[in-house]
Amino acid sequence: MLKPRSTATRELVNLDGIWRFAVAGTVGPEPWTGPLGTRLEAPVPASYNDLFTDRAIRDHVGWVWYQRQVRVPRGWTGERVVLRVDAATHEGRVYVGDALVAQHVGGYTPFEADITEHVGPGEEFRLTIGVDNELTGVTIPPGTITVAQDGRRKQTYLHDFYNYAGLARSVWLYSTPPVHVDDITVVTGLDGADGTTGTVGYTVGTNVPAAVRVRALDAHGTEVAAGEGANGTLRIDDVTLWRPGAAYLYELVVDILDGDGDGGGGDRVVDTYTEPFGVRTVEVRGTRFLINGEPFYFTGFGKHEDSPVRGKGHDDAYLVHDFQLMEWIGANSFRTSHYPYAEEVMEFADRHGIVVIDETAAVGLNLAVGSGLMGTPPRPTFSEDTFHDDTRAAHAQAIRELIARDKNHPSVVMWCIANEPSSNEKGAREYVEPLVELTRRLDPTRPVTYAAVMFATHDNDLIADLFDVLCVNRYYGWYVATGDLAAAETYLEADLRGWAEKFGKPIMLSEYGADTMPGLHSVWDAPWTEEYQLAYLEANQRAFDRVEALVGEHVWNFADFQTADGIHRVGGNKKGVFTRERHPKAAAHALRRRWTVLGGRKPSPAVRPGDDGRPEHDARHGDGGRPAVPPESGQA
Ligand code: BDP
Repeated sequence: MLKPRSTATRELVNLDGIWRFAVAGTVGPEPWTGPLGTRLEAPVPASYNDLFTDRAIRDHVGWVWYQRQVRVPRGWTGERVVLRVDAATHEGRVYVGDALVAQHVGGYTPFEADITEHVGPGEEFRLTIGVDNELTGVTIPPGTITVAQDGRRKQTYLHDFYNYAGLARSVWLYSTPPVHVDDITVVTGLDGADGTTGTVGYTVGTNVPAAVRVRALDAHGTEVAAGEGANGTLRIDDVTLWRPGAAYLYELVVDILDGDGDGGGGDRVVDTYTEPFGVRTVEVRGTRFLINGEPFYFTGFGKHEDSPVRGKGHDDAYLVHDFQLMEWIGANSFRTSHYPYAEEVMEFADRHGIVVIDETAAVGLNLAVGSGLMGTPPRPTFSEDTFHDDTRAAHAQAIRELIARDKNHPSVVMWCIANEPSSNEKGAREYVEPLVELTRRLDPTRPVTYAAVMFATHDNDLIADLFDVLCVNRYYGWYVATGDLAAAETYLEADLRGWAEKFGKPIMLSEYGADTMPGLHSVWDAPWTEEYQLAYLEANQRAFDRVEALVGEHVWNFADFQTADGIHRVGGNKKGVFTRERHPKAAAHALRRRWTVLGGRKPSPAVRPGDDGRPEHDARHGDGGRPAVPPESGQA
């Protein structure tokens, strides 16, 4: 799905600002049929939950309404008029005047409606957008709604981050010519004996068959390759690669011509769209993750879109500042845990050479989480009564929409199709396998992964062999072996070696972290202190550095973030290396020292290689056997 852009043939009007706002039940049953009877106003983009002092709004389960007047530019005569919502979390309905023009389920991907028939150039119309925040057994992410004794509806869910809702990203009105480009796919490669020629495979979708011309421009705007037809391959000699930390973007200018496309007289450009792209390759070979044929070691974070007051509302100032902090600390990558992020974030990563693991919103497909680390789920995760074919259909749609939106971003090097599914439970393979196949069909070029939950081990996990990279979330020293970092280090190393030996694939620590209250200190490295977070990260890293197959380390989390109420959380999840306000905790400085030295390369093993080529085990850390995970603690 193309991002709306202003081009020589397209105009773009941003509809952000203050909208009228009301919670369903406080206005009539069909509030779109007239002006919203409300005193409340809400900014777009922002989650609505933290804006108001009324607890009933924060805890509301169901629909809310946003409304504003919009004027169509008078110059748009004969143009197609499109309304685009970047995200409505989790379901959106769009009304132009009294007419329903779009409906969409899935809170983190865009949708749009052709409203040409409903509006006229120069005319004003009433735009009403309904947003529903409900999570159920057939939404991604899933949740459950219960009704309290006093009749209030309550939402629970299986992930810890707060269920922020509303219009957290931009809303746009844009024009296209009647004959227009509606999709572009770019796949890049490297060719030539010395690998200096870039190949740019392209496919252009148009709403009706049309003559297509494409041109590739370098960063100076100089044409470096050109082609004709709706698909083909361009070649760029002496190509400048997109590299981690050294981004370089070309532009693909796609024109629809009204002549025969031979470039001769009479060819007029009827639509033009410009798609930025980077030339790079991604490949998994053995236990290595290669970008442009070179081993890449991921340093960085699982993040969240989260900030005070605006919740998950996109904010350009936080965008710039977060990337500054990532650069400062030596992070070369992040995971869009646990949902697709705003497209502005993806474009920023493209321009600044930050590598992204792009994740769907499939978090919480696991009924064992919450019932204790070694707990048996109260009910099976995959069954007719819990998560089933309809859940998977919603999950498949989430994958389709993620890839449709993000397929051309050079920063995206891997798809993560689920966070902590119950991969050690009966039914997991049947649920997941078709989704892996779908992902590969939609994008045969990028590796596919999932983030494995702590209690999925190399022994009991049922899906790992389906994936290219094994991302594992591990909390040794926090949820397990709490406060005992020596044990944590031993357990982690044994755990990682188990995966490495069984699967022979690259392994990535996609989450490790410890809740830390800024300002809390202790000479004894007590949990929750800044000293403990630092010591925890270092103990984990010592284990990483001894495991050859490890290709990266993402700390959980970049910053503290808001969670649902619960006794496990004090003012939110505090595993941030930065506070929610983005102030560094002590561990930030230590990470900076480690990551700026690594510079995207794997640390050399701390021990000398053994005769079999594998690093020998350091005697201080046990014999490399795999102790059972101790049943001593429960996970939030
Ligand atoms: C992991 C989840 C992550 C949580 C984290 C935690 O993937 O979303 O925030 O645990 O408990 O299991 O901090």
